[in-house]
Parts: sequence; C-alpha cells; structure tokens
Amino acid sequence: MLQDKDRIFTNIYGFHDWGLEGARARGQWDGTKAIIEKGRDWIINEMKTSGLRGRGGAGFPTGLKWSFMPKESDGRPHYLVVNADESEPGTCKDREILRHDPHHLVEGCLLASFAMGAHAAYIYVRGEFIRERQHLQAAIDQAYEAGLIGKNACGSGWDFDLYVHHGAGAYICGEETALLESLEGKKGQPRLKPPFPANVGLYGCPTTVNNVESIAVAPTILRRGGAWFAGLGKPNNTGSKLFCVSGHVNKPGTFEEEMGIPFREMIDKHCGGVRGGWDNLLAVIPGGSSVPMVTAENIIDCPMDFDSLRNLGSGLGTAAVIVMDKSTDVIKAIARLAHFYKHESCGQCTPCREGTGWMWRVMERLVTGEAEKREIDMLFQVTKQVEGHTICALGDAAAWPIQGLIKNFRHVIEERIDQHHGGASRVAAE
Ligand code: L3W
Ligand code: SF4
Repeated sequence: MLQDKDRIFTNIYGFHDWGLEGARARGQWDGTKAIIEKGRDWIINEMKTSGLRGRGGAGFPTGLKWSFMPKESDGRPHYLVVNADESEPGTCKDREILRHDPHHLVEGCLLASFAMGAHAAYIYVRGEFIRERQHLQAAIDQAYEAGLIGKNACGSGWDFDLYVHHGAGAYICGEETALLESLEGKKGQPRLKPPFPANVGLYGCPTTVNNVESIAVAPTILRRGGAWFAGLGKPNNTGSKLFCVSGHVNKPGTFEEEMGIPFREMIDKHCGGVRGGWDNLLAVIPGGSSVPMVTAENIIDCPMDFDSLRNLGSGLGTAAVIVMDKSTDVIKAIARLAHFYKHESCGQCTPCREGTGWMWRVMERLVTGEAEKREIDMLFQVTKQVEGHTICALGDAAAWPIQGLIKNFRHVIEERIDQHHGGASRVAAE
C-alpha cells in the first residue's frame, strides 16, 4: 500500500496551486539543472533501474524505449512526442495531471528530451480537453518565462522548445503512429511497424512517443533515484501508478497507488467498496475497454499489476478499472464497446473495418436474444480472424472484450437466447 512519503502526484485533486509557484512548493523543478549535468546516459540508466513500464497501455519499459533513440545525430532532429490523447473508455488519469499538476509533465518533457537528444517536444492533447489544454499551455508559458525551458533551459546550456497540439476527437489518434500522422497534418491512420518511431517517427525523424503519466513521473524518479521507484510495487511491475475506477463502487475516482495492490484492498481503501457489498460484484474490466473482462471470483484477490492481470487472461492496460455489479447487463455493456470500436476504426485494413461491423451486429443480436446459439461460436471465430491480423492494436482491442464475454459469460448469453426463443433455443430444438 502506498505511503504518503512515496506519493508523486500530491495535487491530483487540485486542492493546491497548479501553477509554477505551487509546483515548486511541492518540490518540482528542484535541481533540474543538476540532473541534466549528470548526462544523457545517467538519465537513461536511472530510468532503466526504476523499472518504469509505459503507462499508456502497453507497459513497454520506458528506459529501454528511450535507449532506442540514436546516440549520435545523423543530421535529422530528434523529437519527443507526448500522447495526451487520452480516449480509452474508462481512462481519466492523464486528464488529472494536465488539470492539476501540469509542471510534472513540463519538467519531464525537458528531462526526457535532453536524454534523447531532442531540442523540441510536442504534446498531443485530446480535442475535448479544453480546460486541461489551457492549464498545460499556462504552465508551459510560466516555464518559458522563468527560463526553465526555451534557450539555455534551466541554465543547462540545452535549448528546448515545447509545443501543444490539439487533437480533434478521434480515438485512433491515440495510437502512436496515427498520432504522428495527425501531427504532420495528415489523416490520423496508423502506420505499419516496423519501422518503429525511434527510427522513423515525426517528419521521418527519430521520435519517442510516451504517455503523459510516463513522462510526468520521470522527474521524481530522477530526483529520488531509480532504486527508490524500483523499491515500490513488485519486480517487473515497479512503482506507483494512477488508477481510475469507475462503475459500481461507492466512490469512483482517480488515485495513486502502489503497483500490485490486491483488487479488493484497493477498492475498499479508495472507493468505499462495491455498491451493495462484495457479494454484489459481477465482473471487472481492469485496464480500460481494450482488455478482456474478468469475473468477480477471479479478480477479487488479484494483485493489480501487468503480470498478474496478464496471467488472469486480461491486462492492466491504462489501469482504468470498470466495476460491474450484478445489475449489469454484461452483454449490453460489451455490445456498447463493440459499437465504439466499429465507430472508431480508421477503416484502412479489412479485418478491422469489416470485422468490427460484423462483431457489433452479432453483439446486438445477442443483446436481444434473437441470435441463435451457433452464432456465439461464429462470433468467437470472427474475433479470432480480426485479432492479430490488423495494422494496429485497435483490431485486438475490439476482439478481446467479446472473447472475455464469451469465455466468462457464455451461460448468460445462452439464457438470453433461450428466453427469447421461448425457453429452448432453435439449436436445442433442431
Ligand atoms: C522500437 C522495437 N520500439 C515496441 C515501442 C512502440 C511503442 C511501445 C509499445 O499500444 C496498447 C494497445 C492498446 N523497437 C519496439 C519498439 N516498441 N517494440 O514500444 O508498443 P506496442 O506495440 O506493444 O503497443 P502500442 O502500439 O503503443 C498500446 C492498449 O495499449 N490500450 C490502449 C490505450 C489507449 C490510450 C489512450 O486512450 N490514450 O492510452 C489499453 O490497454 O490496446 O495494446 O511505443 O513503438 N522493437
Ligand atoms: Fe485502422 Fe483498424 Fe486497421 Fe488500426 S486495425 S489501422 S484502426 S482499420
């Protein structure tokens, strides 16, 4: 369980001044120049020591990602791009950083950019985040004015510019290469990888794309040491993490907690328990809409970290925990997600463009029960045709929630079909 002394986001609820004065009072921008003077290799090694895994959903090791950037420039500029296009259903953690503690991110951009040889960084902010954008821009303006960024940032001799770019409301622009396309002024459609952005990214130049939270925790890690962060959580799942809990708990919200905290302990401590008591819990989507749901029995004692949730057949994703009690129509909930993915598919690859439409249409038939039982297996087969056969992860993200539903709640789907067909399905009658 996270102790107050180890908390990174000390203004997550906005009780204090989010501006530069408040940020400095909370220890931000303290010794930034001294960190830069330790050099690029020191920073990257410290990030590796911390064990930080990317906070945008994939959990890729941040220090390793930074080390992929070429050490020497071949004449092309290097860029850092921050993914603030937070659109994953259930996810509302980066929003709180932008709103209430934007200097964590601004300082992190400087340090990460320096470590990767970038003199410029772009923050791509979700179009609907208007107040968040205003706070972020104000924090950037304050940092320029105070000489913390810009020419000779913090007196370090490093020139660094930071730009905010407004998205326009497309979920797919949160995929890193679609984001780069959009930033370049083109239609936001994912690119094939490889090449990875570290080799060919923004404007064809070496680029690292990181999530807001990954960059925002970096200054504290570098000030307190990678070993401090690695001492929190569990091996391979280190540190603290922002969790956002929504749905049927008594007090939904976003909070920072140690990785690996058991699910029940986390919900009792921060959310006042499940609505109607623990016996009323039906299922949980533990990592944003892109990961499969798990049943109450399976998750209740599960540590909330990447590896434990993967072993459960799901994932930590963005740590957006969607709690569903027994009043939930799980078929309808997943059908709604199927509609979301159909709507947000960029349409450039056939399995996703066509598959998301088919999956949604069959899901609608399962909601009413008018489907036939053989359609359950057919739907599962369609998800398998989409999964792993597309350019980007949206195809997988559309397939997995449906697979989770069929694996865990097949009996509910069958009961619905039986009810609709008057007590016995057509297959049973045949
Ligand atoms: C160089 C290699 N770089 C991997 C880099 C890669 C990327 C990172 C992770 O999707 C997931 C997705 C959503 N050389 C490299 C390399 N990299 N190998 O490492 O890559 P990857 O492909 O594992 O994941 P991704 O494409 O970044 C992210 C899931 O997160 N998700 C969605 C979240 C949505 C938001 C949002 O709304 N903003 O965060 C939630 O679970 O489904 O699976 O940088 O370049 N050999
Ligand atoms: Fe576009 Fe879907 Fe293909 Fe991703 S998987 S590139 S969203 S069509």
